[in-house]
Amino acid sequence: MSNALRLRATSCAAALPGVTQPAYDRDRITVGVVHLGPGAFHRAHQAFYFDQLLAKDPRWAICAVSLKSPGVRDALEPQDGLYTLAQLDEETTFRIIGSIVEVLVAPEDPPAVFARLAAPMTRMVTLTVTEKGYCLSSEGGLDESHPDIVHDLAHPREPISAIGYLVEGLRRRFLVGLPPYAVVACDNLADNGWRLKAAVTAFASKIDPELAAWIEAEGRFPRTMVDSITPATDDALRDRVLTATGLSDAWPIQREAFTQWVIEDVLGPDAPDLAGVGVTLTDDVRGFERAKLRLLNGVHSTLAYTGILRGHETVFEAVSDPVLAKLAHDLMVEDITPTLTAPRGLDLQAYGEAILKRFRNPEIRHLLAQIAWDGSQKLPFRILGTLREALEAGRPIERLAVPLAAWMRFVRLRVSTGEKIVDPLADTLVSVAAACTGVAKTDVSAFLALGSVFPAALATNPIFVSAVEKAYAELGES
Ligand code: CS2
Repeated sequence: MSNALRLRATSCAAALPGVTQPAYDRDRITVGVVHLGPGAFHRAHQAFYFDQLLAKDPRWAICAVSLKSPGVRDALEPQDGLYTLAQLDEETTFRIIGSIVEVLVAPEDPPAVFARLAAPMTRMVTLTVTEKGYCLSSEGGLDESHPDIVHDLAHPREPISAIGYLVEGLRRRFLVGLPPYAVVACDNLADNGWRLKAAVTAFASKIDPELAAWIEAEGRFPRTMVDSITPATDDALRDRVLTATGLSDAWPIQREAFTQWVIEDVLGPDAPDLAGVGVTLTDDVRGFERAKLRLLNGVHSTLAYTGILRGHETVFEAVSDPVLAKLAHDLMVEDITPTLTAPRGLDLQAYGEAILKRFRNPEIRHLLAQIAWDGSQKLPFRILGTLREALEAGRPIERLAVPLAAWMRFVRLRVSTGEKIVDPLADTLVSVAAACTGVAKTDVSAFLALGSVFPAALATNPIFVSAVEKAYAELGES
């Protein structure tokens, strides 16, 4: 099949019947959104919503900007930005997404990125740069000692970080009297938009206090909740897409059929009609976002570390293990749900059950190793918030300590088997793990000394320390 036609603008219409095509003329749409970080999740999620929106309003095509590597551009440019989205379900469907019309690689061409950010037609910047891309400290504010931030503060016109690009784009608009773009954070961080606004404003205040005041007053940074399980692309998916569409695609994307996007309703009157394509706009985003982050992502990370320690490869395998199924269920019902306030219309018990059902979807092969990435960045948002609140309320924290201890054991396991750790703190983690001896007290204390992961008040709390030590010791025996 290697001589199959490649997906691109001129071949798209030749896709097999049943494949959903862009429902608009791609020659007549214009860029209204700049997206930073067009990884798989963006292409599975926001680009899908804009693909639907473009059928009603041609002003919202996407210019995707990779902040580091050229991989996405190299795959999508020969395809005119087109790619196939497989929505995995009992009956998987295939859809060609046309909303990305341009892919820029920021380090190769910063002026092109600035031109897009400063264009009057650009009204929104969305971003999926993962937790680490926000350059926050463990206290939640801008980490001014982060090497990328140090660089960008010294060279604000030649940024390398997402924060630096956002500020430089806003500065250019401020100078010519254009309104700011709305900035829509789409990563799994509690209060994502608010944190981003605080970080952007803190950065701007270091280079131009007037600019900072303008961003503070005029900037719209809604908080959001994003949700759709998106396993990484593999060759099996490429083959499947070729068979289903008749066109070869260098980088198709797969996700579960379920998808949800909740945005704080502060975008203003000139915003795109996202509600018309299934996005929930609400003034009560916090409830949704906390519930998803703690119940779905918190339990995902728990399953990832405990599952890998028990020899499993996928989420499906992990939740099919009775010991882990019980752990996931008990964590949700006993430990996490009591910390949540249900937003209007959400039944937390049903929501939790639906999440476990999604984890048990046999159509989805979601590797635990993928979720295990970047643990130092994810665990603070996914577990530590719940844990701190449980401690404050005097509730037990034994089970909540398990994912933390399992992460420590996982890091040790990876280091002892010589496997790579994907984490911005990888070098530090490797040296911490190499010095571990298996004695819970000393091993745990070495991990808890990681100040960018564990705030000092928590790391020195005796109830917390002994819960993690106990879980760590128990995991060593199993
Ligand atoms: C996962 C998330 O990889 C991970 O860390 O927990 O990507 C998860 O699949 C999504 O947030 C679901 O919306």
